[in-house]
Amino acid sequence: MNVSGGQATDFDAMIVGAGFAGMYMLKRLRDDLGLRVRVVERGEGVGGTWYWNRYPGARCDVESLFYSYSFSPELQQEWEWTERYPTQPEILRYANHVADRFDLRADIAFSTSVDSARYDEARECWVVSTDDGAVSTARYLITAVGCLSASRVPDFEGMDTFRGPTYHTGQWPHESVDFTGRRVAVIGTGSSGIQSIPQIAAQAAHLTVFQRTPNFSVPAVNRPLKADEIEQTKSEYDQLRQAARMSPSGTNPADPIGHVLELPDEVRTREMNQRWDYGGAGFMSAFLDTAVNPEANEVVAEYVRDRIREIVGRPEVAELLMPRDHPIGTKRICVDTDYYATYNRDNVTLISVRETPIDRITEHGVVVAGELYEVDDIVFATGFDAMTGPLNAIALQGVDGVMLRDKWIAGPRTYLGIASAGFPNLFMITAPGSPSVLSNMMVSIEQHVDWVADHIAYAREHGIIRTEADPAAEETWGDHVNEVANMTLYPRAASWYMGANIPGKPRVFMPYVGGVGAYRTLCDEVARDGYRGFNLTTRNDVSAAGDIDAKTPVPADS
Ligand code: NA7
Repeated sequence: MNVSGGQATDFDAMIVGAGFAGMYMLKRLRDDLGLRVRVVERGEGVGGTWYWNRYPGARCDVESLFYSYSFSPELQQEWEWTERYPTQPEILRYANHVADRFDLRADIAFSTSVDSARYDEARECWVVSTDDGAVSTARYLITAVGCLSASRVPDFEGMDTFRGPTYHTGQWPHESVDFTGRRVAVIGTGSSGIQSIPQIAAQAAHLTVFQRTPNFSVPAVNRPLKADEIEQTKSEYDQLRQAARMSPSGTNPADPIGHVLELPDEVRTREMNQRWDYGGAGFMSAFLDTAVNPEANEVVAEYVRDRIREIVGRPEVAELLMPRDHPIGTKRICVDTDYYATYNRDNVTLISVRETPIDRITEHGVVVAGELYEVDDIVFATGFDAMTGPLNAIALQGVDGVMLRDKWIAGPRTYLGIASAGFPNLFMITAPGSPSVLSNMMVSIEQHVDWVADHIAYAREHGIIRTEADPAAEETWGDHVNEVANMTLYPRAASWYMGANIPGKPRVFMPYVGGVGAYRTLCDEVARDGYRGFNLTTRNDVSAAGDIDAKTPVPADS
């Protein structure tokens, strides 16, 4: 079929992105539903976030045995993770293994970007244009573009004048970068900065860190996994995975021991000591009230500040590293290896750019408060246009010519964080309004993919050719997302969850705080009620108004 003069190929579903979401979506739709599917991926390989984020020290903050797919018992039994927290190269090897094992590559167009996609109401399909000039039609369009994939470098004056190499952590070169003997600047102390700084410091002649806002970080206590613990987890995978699915965050931390404000000092401290020594983000689950009560939160925040005081030798440096502008946990807690101790090294300088921002970048380095810090390389660990960035980068046009980025001008509006009114047959994996970045992404990805696959299967069984979020349902969901967020301390942080890191971006709390388990139950109820909140149009409805199939042949997919 020829569309608009372009070389067109028609599919039942097109998927944007071959990260963990896109790969699993392909598998479900192709292998379980028998659909003709095409995935479009801008990278040369699979892995998404883990394909791009190759910076030194890049490592997942969820334990490897749980940052993995659960859909295939064979896969989860056969794959051997080597460390408690997986490194980026190991996660990428896993992604490639999955692609090979399930024969996914044949249906993925690599090194190709989706430029635009337009919903064609006359034909009830998406018309998708890619940067290779192809125009394809598909009944369903599924975005699996990741939440942290639109990397961002602030617009520093003089950026182009710098004579040395510059890097962004989210677009790291594929060949290894050697900082030996070099003077390096790292700008940004979010998770990517915190992971890369110790590694760069160990290699570089000198490292200057430019910090605007200190972050809370807890030690990973990473280590090689022992054979017996792998075996133990694998033997209990069914129960452990199910518990993670129904938990607040999609992980299996030790249960909270109570409300911190109701516990004696020694009990609080013992619990925090134990969790600190054990390592990992489970530190944040010690108590029931820290996410909602500022006073309770401060107890935990002050504990971490005490650890910083203890670890960092120079008190003035320790003071600069202590976060005081946001409650702990309202930005994703960082999980590090030797981060604070790195500031005890003689070759590391910390420059606060909070009161005096970076003036400009020159040929020789970074200028702050009129002083030039001469460097050979600059690493931007400056984050992402999170969640909406990758979706708004595609010119997504729904009914009546409305662009998604225009509809979302005052903030994203979705139903369940999966669909958006006015954009029929579009499903968005882990979009704003779903738990996504507040959870173990693997658990949230699998839940969304399964739900979308079931929705499409239902549509096919019932002769539904168009499914679209109802505007009223969307509004109610948006109100609920806000209401739940406002019950917590999350909105008190100028975080990328709020869009606060991008000048001019609307300040709306994007992820759903209600918890992975509760959210799953809700989505299941919506499905059980025949996809409550979606307007479903059957082939017969359309035939009554003039059969689309008689007008324009859309690939038979139902
Ligand atoms: P983040 O967490 O958004 O961190 C970006 C960092 O860059 C943060 O410290 C920013 O300071 C800093 N930044 C941004 N713009 C500037 C300017 N203009 N000057 C100085 N410093 C700046 O991104 P990451 O990649 O570290 O982590 C993203 C997520 O990946 C993380 O949450 C994990 O879930 C995994 P700011 O805080 O805005 O003052």
